[in-house]
Amino acid sequence: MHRKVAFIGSVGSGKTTIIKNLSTANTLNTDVESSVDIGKELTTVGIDYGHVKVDKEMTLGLYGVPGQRKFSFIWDFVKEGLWAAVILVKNQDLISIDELGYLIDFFEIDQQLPCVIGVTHVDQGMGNSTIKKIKETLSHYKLNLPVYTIDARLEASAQLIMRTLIAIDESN
Ligand SMILES: Nc1nc2c(ncn2[C@@H]2O[C@H](COP(=O)(O)OP(=O)(O)O)[C@@H](O)[C@H]2O)c(=O)[nH]1
Ligand SMILES: [Mg+2]
Repeated sequence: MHRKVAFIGSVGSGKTTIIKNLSTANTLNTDVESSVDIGKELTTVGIDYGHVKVDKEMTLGLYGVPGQRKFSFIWDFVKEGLWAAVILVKNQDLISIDELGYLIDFFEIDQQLPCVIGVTHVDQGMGNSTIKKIKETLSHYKLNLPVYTIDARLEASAQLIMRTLIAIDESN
């Protein structure tokens, strides 16, 4: 069985990093130079793709979806037939935190869809206020989703996210 997992979140939240980290095959990454200055030389304007074999029966297709809304046409493709979603929020980044509601709406996140929120860059500053704001947004949407503080560069973090999605799926 091949299943589709979306990694969504604003620029710099760690999508490309976590997909590379999880993927057992070479990842396809479409970072190209951005025409607008968003404070980072390279930004994702396409999608990341990675692939992971969980066991004999299950493989996962990992899709990293750009946070910049002008590329949201790509989101339609990723949304189709989605098995699970990972929302990455960059710690203390107001744009990233604000985007959460928009992403929940667009991807129609509900309790049926395995979904985990990962707060990244917590090694660079306290995560408390970011987590508080995320919890407020979730309660507004009456959603009860796991919120983890992670480091997208660490294998342990990537595995935690993946194992949680599988566990939620098995308990649904
Ligand atoms: N310190 C720190 N750096 C991170 C973390 N997650 C990602 N990064 C770095 O942040 C930068 C942006 O990550 P990237 O995966 O390109 O973000 P994307 O725009 O969502 O694809 C890269 O240099 C990553 O190595 C984290 O949790 N802590
Ligand atoms: Mg990227």
